Amino acid sequence: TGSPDRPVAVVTGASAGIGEATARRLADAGFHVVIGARRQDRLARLAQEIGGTALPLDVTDRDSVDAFVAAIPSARVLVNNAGGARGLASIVDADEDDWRWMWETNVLGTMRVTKALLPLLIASGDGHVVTVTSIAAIEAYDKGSGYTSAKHAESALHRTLRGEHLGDPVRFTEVLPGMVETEFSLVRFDGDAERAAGVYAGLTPLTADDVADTISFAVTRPAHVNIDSIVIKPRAQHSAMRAHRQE
Ligand code: 8X3
Repeated sequence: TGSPDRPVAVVTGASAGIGEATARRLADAGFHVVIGARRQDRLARLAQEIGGTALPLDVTDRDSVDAFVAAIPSARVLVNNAGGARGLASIVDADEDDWRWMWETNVLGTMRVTKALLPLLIASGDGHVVTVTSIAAIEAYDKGSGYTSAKHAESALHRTLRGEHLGDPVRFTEVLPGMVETEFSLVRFDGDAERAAGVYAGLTPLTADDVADTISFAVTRPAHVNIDSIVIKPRAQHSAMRAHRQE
């Protein structure tokens, strides 16, 4: 893994959506990109296209994270993108397994990968951790509590690292996207394509590349510049529960 002449950027959840688009952007920016995800076929194709390295990664699995990190000899950038939502239900009706999955992926998964890679990032002399949370990290919306609480927690752990590593050569950027058309809603609604499409109906959502462009911007600033957080939403979106839709 890795390339002697290019710095390494690691992207989790890179088989599709924001992760895939970020891998492409960072490869264009001159990084050797190490991409991790569960879906190996898609990952291998992407790695070949961008001249990167595909590695299996399930952030919810301790052994998988250990094997992933053991295969990476050096890293300058980590993009914590793996995560997602399952279900949209009130607390009274919520499914505990959905909650467990959301906390395992977004919170504990991000914590595991970040902990394991931080020594390499710091050793690079200019490490950078980008964590993709969500506007759900700063809003609490009806029927979203499993996800909003996980994203609030993920955001808190990310911001805590910013303080704990003050003085170390490592930067911390949180990116908080609103509505982005990816597989996000398909996963949230358990494969219900019609319901997922309804989320983006009547407006122009962000694309995965819009968010990847922003991540690439943060990562390509000079070493003394820390972009702490960026909230990015479609023009037509005010907040998680309020958007302007055309008929
Ligand atoms: C996705 C945005 O508004 O569905 O992270 O929580 S939202």
